[in-house]
Amino acid sequence: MGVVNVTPDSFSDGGQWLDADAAIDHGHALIASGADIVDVGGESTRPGAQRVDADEEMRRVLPVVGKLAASGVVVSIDTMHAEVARRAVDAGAALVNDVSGGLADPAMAPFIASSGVPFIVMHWRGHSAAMQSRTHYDDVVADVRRELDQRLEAVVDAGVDIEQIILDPGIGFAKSPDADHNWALLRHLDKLMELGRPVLIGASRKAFLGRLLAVGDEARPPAERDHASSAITALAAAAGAWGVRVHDVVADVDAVRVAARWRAQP
Ligand code: PMM
Repeated sequence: MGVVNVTPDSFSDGGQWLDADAAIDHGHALIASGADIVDVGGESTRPGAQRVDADEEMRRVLPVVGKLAASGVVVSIDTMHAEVARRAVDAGAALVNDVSGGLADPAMAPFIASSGVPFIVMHWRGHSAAMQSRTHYDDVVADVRRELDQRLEAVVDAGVDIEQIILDPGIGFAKSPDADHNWALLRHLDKLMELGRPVLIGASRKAFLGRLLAVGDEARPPAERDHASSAITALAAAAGAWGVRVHDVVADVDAVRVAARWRAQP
């Protein structure tokens, strides 16, 4: 899954694809590089980010979703607003990616149930302005697994077919770099897969990689984290992840092929 953030303020590519034509071209470039899905988002979820209202979000994403979908691209819409999801699906989006897993907008799960589209349910503990204060876990792997399982149940109770659901541990969302939460979740992906649903990982260019690759106190900048992101892709795919959400898909496509061959070997 390649990322197109139609935002002025995303941490890794903010402002680069704010213009609809630039975003559409970038979506096509991701597909040409081997992406299967293009994830289009109009609201930054970086730690501390302010919310964007649904009208502004739609103004950003709908032209991009519509054009990409009309040319045959499989588009997922990255949104926490049910209204944005509905309009994006009307415009041709094939999946809904909600970083709040339906928690931010009570109208999301009923919409997903009625539309029948695949739904990415991410582990989430609150909006970006607050999430870095919600990083207490007794055992991060067990706690994230339990909270995702509860979400899964709630969404199914709202009428969504379990077959629609893809789970995501929410790398970087309410996770503490000091406590190595992201690494623990990646290392124990099998525990999330035990919930019986496909798992998506979004680790690309995130701060924990900048920290890993730091020189002294200087974090590696986001645009120089792609090799490390591809290493995560290979390891996550080898561990059985269903998908990875990445910014620069070229090396990741090869990494996925290597991992598939690795897994196929008896
Ligand atoms: N991360 C971001 C945005 N959307 N969606 C899913 N399912 N999983 C993620 O980890 C995720 C996401 C934030 O990253 P960005 O600002 O680079 O898009």
